[in-house]
Amino acid sequence: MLNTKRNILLSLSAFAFTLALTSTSAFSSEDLFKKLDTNTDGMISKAEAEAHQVLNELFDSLDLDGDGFISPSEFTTANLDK
Ligand SMILES: [Ca+2]
Repeated sequence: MLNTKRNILLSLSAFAFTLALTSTSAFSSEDLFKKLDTNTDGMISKAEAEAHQVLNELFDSLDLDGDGFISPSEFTTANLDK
């Protein structure tokens, strides 16, 4: 479990870095979420996740309640649980 979480964090960090390349501001999970929520409905759907290879691979791990969407709280939990 710990190893899985660590792998997720490492993947997310790498993923955040690739997105941050286009931004001059420091990375935050809130900013990253907004970039990923392309239709701005407040949730990251499977379709939105599929646009990013790393996120697509992590989707099931991040979707803690299994409803098919990543909520802001699920996304923040994954980022802050170090
Ligand atoms: Ca969305």
